[in-house]
Amino acid sequence: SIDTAELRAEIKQLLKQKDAVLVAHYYTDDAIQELAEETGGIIADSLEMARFGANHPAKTLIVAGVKFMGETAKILSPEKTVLMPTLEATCSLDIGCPAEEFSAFCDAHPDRTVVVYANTSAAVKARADWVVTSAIALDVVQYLSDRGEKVLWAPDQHLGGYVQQQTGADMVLWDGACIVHEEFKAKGILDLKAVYPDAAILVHPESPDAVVEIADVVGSTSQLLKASQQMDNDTFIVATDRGIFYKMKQASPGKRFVEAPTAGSGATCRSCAHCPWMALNSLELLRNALRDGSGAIEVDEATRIGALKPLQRMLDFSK
Ligand code: CIZ
Ligand code: SF4
Repeated sequence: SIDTAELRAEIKQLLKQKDAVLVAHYYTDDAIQELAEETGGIIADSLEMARFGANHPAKTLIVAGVKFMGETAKILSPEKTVLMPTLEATCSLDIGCPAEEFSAFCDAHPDRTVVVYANTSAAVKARADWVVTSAIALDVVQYLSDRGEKVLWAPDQHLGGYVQQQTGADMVLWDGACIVHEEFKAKGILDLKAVYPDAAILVHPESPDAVVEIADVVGSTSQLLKASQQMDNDTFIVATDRGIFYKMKQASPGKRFVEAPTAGSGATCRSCAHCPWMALNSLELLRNALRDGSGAIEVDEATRIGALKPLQRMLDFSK
């Protein structure tokens, strides 16, 4: 077996040698987040990953997360080499929203402003007027709704439904879902709350309605992380990928963080509050990508130009 300490040392060496910086998502494994932290990289949500990568002077970005995050980095920084530990790391939202079908859906609603979640392919983004992440979805849709615009939303139906309910915007929704968040169960969470009566319930809005309804705080990963720091509760029941616990525990070492229950448990659950695609990012694959230049992201130029516009709009809006 490969020695972890050796791997870490090798990766640190390679990052320097290749003028590379590690951009890691909150949902990747602790070892990867730790390394990002130690080497001047970043641990972030997809919005901050995009911003950090675009502004960083390194020639190479190594993006530990899922494919749309690598694609976003390449769209914003075509002059940089963008590598990923594996190109197999996708997302059920991306898979569930193929570009051709999506384009036909848009054609059927020509009067609507097209807003897509960042968790989509470059080709789907290229068909959109706006890209949003969960951190700014409410603000962008509120802004559009205030201007009298009707919205076509894709692909996450739960986040879309939440945004619709919060803003009162006129929206039609694509029917995608995140396989991790859709598994959280309100009943299981309430049972857990009975065990920890002082716990605050933190919920990501990719979760089903019934789970969002019992939340003390609903928000993106960065917003939930902030809430866990600012609230006085001693315990937090967290309905998002458990990868976020690395930063939550680091920021609040005295507090207790408990995973929200999913449908099954042990061997029977599909995701167990951890994204199977995020989990593909290993130190070994990360080392290989840096060493061999494997896992390079390419986006054809016409698609890139098409996707850049709504992405840049997102970054400008959230400045
Ligand atoms: O569920 C995801 O993939 C999230 C939360 C992405 C993001 O915006 O950071
Ligand atoms: Fe996609 Fe869900 Fe995994 Fe995020 S956690 S990458 S939304 S499948």
